[in-house]
Amino acid sequence: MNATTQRKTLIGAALVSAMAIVGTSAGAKELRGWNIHVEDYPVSIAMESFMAEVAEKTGGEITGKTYHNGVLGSQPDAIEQIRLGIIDFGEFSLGPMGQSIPETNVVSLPFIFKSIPQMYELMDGEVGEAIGAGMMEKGMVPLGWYDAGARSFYNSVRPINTPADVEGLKVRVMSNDLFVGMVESMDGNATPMAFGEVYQSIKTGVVDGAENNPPSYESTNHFEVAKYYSLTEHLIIPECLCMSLNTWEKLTPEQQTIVKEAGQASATLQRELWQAREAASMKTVQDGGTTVNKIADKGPFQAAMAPVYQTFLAANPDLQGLVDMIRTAD
Ligand code: BDP
Repeated sequence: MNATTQRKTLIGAALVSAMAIVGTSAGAKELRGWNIHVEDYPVSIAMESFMAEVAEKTGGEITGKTYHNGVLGSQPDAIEQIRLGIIDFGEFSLGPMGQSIPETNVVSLPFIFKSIPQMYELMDGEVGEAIGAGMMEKGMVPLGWYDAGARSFYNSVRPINTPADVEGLKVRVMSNDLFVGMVESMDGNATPMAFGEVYQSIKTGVVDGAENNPPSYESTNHFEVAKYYSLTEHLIIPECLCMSLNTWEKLTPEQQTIVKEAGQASATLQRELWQAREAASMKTVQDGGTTVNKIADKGPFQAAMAPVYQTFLAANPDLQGLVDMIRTAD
């Protein structure tokens, strides 16, 4: 290549990249992502990786920013906002989604999954597809199922070994009637409340405790104010990285493929990070003075919570098939 051709090539390349910059800034807006968790949480790291991959693979056509720590609002509000397209993407527990998307409620039924590996397997198959279809109908596109382990009760009063130990305790639950029914089935007093208000509420005695997985119990410092963590593991609720259908529909098919693949890859990463964080969180809370007790027999909890199924299926008879699909799976 002689000097003149080289110069022309360079000018050409500069022009192309200048046009690309103009094109990007004129056409695309930065997507806004909602996340309730602290920045070093497995969910948060996976969301950052998701957006980085999308930006890279679309050559900067799609960029986004994840707002951590719930700064864009509470989870029930954010679910409504993503459905309306005010928020572009987010990572949600299927727990609070149940109020507006009935299909998601099947995974909020106590003890519905036998184990975490079973939950993965079913969510990555037909069960996940059925739930995802329900979400699509309500304006949310699932991109990947994230792990949130199993939720257990914790409180500042006493260790829980049997359902009778829950009697009279004031327990915060996520906003969903199912969880109110679940606590009431053991004669506890359930208080639906936003995640961000729980620490102060336990501290000041508005509630005695709550229920959550070890990483959330630890990352929120709830363990500092509620020292008894009892391994009831009554709920295994998967989570979802989702995009607003509104935002999704503005993407080209090629961009949609990239977004979906990045969502899947981020779920794989999140599940790995989750395992490590669970172990680390258990250690942190125990070093911090938490008394952890195992439940010798979970049978009485399952029996006490059985009415939750009856109430739910009476109100949603069309979901009986999906419930059975999970309950009869190996
Ligand atoms: C955490 C979930 C988060 C919920 C929170 C809660 O990851 O999405 O908001 O529980 O209890 O485990 O509200």
